[in-house]
Amino acid sequence: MHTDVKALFENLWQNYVEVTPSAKSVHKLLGSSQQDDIINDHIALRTFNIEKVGLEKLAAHFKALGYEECGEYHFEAKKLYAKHYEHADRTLPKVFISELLLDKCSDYLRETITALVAKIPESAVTADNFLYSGTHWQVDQATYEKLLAESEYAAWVAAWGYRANHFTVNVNDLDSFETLEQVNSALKAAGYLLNTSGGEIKGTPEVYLEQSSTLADLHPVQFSDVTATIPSCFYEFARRYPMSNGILYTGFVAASADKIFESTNAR
Ligand code: OOG
Ligand code: NI
Repeated sequence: MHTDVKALFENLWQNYVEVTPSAKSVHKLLGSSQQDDIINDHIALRTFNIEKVGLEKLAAHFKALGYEECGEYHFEAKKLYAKHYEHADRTLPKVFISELLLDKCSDYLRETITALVAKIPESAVTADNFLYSGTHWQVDQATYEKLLAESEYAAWVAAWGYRANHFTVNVNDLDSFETLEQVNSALKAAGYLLNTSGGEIKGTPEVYLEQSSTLADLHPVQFSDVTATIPSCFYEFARRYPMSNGILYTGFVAASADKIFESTNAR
């Protein structure tokens, strides 16, 4: 596991932009006029509820660096469970980790995913680079498609493995934008496609969090039989509001998150 939190996020970022070239240009678009670099509100990781690689195994990498568990979320229809983690250093991104509940999936999906996860050496899961190690298995395109028909989430992890699914711009700290509407307009004017599931902006000031996101880049992935171009990762934008005690809300909103997951859906 990493002992240097900055190095962990730098590695996660480099691995993410490898398959998400738009992230670099979005960064430029929003941050080009500001001195300090963009602050990321959070990152998100995906996995399966198999002991070896479950949510807690991913979380252990962050807990070792001082992160603490702060909230949990249930997604009935998508068969997902998630927790979020925060660090005492408020400039460090929050971390949102979800897992697919395989016991609620079909025998085909559960058996296929279990076989993929069996290929990961036990020691790989605690290694420094696990959270940005990609796949430890080979899948063919037909398997990807079959997983996709049941769970977009399962197909995404089968294709891309362990990596940050998205980074999230902290809009509150942008110098040249105030509202999420302004950010979205700039993105659309520059030609980016936004996730419109549940509306372009998910959440309201009343739930203390507004979020929007791009649709995932389309990027080539190497299946065992062919190379195919499929949705990779996306960029999210979050604006947080103060609660009645004056402190900015730091949690997530399940109804909004449910729609953010769909940023990796096929266009
Ligand atoms: C996570 C989706 C939820 C948020 O900010 O609500 C999320 C994912 O797509 O893996 O990131
Ligand atoms: Ni997010």
